[in-house]
Amino acid sequence: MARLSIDLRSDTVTHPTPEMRRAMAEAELGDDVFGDDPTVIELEQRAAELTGKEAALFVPSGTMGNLASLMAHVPRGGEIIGGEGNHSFAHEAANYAVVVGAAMKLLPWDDAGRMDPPTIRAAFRHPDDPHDPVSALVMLENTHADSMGQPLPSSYVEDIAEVAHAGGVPLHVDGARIFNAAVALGEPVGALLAAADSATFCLSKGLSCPVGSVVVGTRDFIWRARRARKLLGGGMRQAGVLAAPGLIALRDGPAGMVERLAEDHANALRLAQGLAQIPGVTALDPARVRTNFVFFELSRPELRLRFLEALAGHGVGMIDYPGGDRIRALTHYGIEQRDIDEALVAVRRALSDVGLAPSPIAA
Ligand code: TLP
Repeated sequence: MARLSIDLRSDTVTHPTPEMRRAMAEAELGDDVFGDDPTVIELEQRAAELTGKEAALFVPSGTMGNLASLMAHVPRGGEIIGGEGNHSFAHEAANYAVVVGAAMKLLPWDDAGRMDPPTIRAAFRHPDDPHDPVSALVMLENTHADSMGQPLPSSYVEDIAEVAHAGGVPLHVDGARIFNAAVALGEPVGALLAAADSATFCLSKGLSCPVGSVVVGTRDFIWRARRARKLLGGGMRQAGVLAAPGLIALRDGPAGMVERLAEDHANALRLAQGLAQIPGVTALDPARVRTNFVFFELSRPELRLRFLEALAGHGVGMIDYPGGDRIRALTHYGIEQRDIDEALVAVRRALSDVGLAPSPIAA
């Protein structure tokens, strides 16, 4: 593949800042499986404090964070209630089925990325019927990827927690991008997670760390998740090297990486506004851009793979996103306003390459 000078395929492509690299080199280390890596301990304490939970666990990826959480909450034969196309269901190699031995009950969601509370209530199984799987967990995704990164406010999380708890099960939040939600909504992460029993959030996406996610919840839950992490081979030794950038990312104010997510959101809006003016680009309402996600389609969807190839040839990366004819572009650290403007020029060129934009290219 051609070198991508403007890589919008995902916010996972971010590189650590120079300060993060120095912190990695200088991190104080121990053996985290023995529980004595001081940098990991500090990161876990900071994550617990920020999210308002009793305890936290550093894991290599969001996938492992979600899986360890499912293992800690859900018995074999249990059923997880979640939204159609949720990440655990659609993008984690069916680990909920293969490893946990669970089923998933998928519910529709609306334009705001929300499942309807009465529909969730109605999805609970009969605990006394031996035919039924055992309803074991409700799961939310915040931000909600499939709805173009919509953030879910605390009031909605509270409503869903109430339904989950009334049904006798916990609520887990896949908060891979919960800090984007917090910034978009102007609500602290602690408020967004207050009603949830557990959550996973990612350091290696918009927060720009090279590796890692964190699971948060009660002490008892985190102990079970720690055991699950060990079972999965995710117990790491001198993991402080990887945790050190997380401590930088989670600092308050401009010294950290949370506040600056607002720039990514502004750049996503700029990208969407520019794309929406290009003939051949469809299914994009810029008013729906709330975080760092932009989805769009082409007036001739069958050309989208060729378009993406042509776009990569002009140095800009986007991806074909599952669940329709959508193309996805994400903004992140390292992408500046001028990159967005260059990306828009490249989109016009690529559309013209595939025969979708006969008009001359505005430079
Ligand atoms: N998402 C990746 C791909 O797997 C699709 C991306 O580029 O968006 N939850 C959500 C909502 C996610 O979007 C992701 C990653 C994960 C969990 C898993 O995180 P990792 O990649 O660290 O395992």
